[in-house]
Amino acid sequence: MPFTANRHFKANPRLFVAAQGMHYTTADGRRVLDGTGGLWCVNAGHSRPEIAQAIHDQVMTLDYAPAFQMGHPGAFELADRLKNMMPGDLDYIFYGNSGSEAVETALKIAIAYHRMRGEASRTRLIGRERGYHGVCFGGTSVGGIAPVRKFFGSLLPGVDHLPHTHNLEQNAFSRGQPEWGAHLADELERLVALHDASTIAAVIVEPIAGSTGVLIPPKGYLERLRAICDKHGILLIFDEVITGFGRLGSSFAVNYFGIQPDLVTVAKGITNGTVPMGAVFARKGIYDAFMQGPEAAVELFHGYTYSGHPVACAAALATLDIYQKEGIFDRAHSLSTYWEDAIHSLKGLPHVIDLRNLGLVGAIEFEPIPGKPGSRAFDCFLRCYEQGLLIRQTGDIIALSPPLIIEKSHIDQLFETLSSVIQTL
Ligand code: PXG
Repeated sequence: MPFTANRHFKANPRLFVAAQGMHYTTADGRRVLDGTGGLWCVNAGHSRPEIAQAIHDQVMTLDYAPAFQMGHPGAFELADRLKNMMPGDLDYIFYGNSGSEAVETALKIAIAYHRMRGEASRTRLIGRERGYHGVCFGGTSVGGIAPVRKFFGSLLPGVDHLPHTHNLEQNAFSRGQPEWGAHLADELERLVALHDASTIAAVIVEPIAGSTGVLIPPKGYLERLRAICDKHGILLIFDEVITGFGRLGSSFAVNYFGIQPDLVTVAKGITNGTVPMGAVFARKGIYDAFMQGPEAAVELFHGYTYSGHPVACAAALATLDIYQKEGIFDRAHSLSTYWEDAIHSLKGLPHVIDLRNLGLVGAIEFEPIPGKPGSRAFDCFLRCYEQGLLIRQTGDIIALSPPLIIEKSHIDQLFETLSSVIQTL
């Protein structure tokens, strides 16, 4: 099982057999409120008939089309829809099947782009401590989670990391973006001085680090990263696998923060979690750099059997229709203040050393039990599940990312359950 305590789980399994709207149903027939949107992916709520119908119709019409040297209309229609949601000239889309594949694709495009422009020495990739970019070798290498890295050898060469931005002394209990920490972006200048800009292809960051416990970027931090990348000709990649598709109350973190990266990775909410799909957005200048040489020659030596899979495209188009028709992103935006107040109402409960939030994302950080890191939050996760609430635990942090169709009454229930469980920890 992925990222799971296998023996613990198998001794005491937690199985979902159905899902509808905001709720899962367990194998023993209990309803569980989904505080995590599956795994940050079910933004429009569970088991939407419109998406099911689109998937069914697609399988019955065109189940699969080869992705190499062939195409189908859905992939192009979806690319048009996606680019219209994304600001600036991030107008070109490359499809894969997951966030991990989107990340590999973006890293490879970044290196190849510099090569196409005659700067083949720009191969170095810069990630960030506590970053998560999926589980392939590239993503693991630029990622910054020690337990995820240490088992797998030396990973990719030529990778360095920025410091993470999490600092409870300065920023505990911040509402929204913390005030302190923009200067941490200046560490990129140090890495440039150390390695020389001519060796650096790209910097990849999550606008909000999700998996490692919801680390909200300090005010001004992302802006500074963009400025330093510009100064040195380094591509900036936003990994929007969790922030994409409304999580912050706008289509993407790109809109939310008003910063223009060069490449953007997405997955998860693109199909509302129904069919695996990932994608990379590239700016026009990047696409153009590849469109050289003989017209009948392949320009990018990269792709997957299931790039732009017709069924995934149909699911994505139906998902985007729902997002649009129901104004799901605006809804997330208008609920974000209620959400913020609700999460910060947990202040003062035992063991709670931080509460943080942005859009419809939240985190609760606990003081670790000495010698047993992670066990307090894992206990919280187990007890919440027993009480009918699904949350996500990482280290001693609880991450919350409910479907964006959440109602105020669900928010109340979610935090009432959490509050009563925390008092038993
Ligand atoms: N980038 C980011 C920023 C992610 O959050 C990936 C890449 C990889 O995506 P795939 O589709 O290959 O898993 C992710 C995935 C959690 C959790 O509970 C987060 C992810 C996956 C599973 C659990 O925080 N993020």
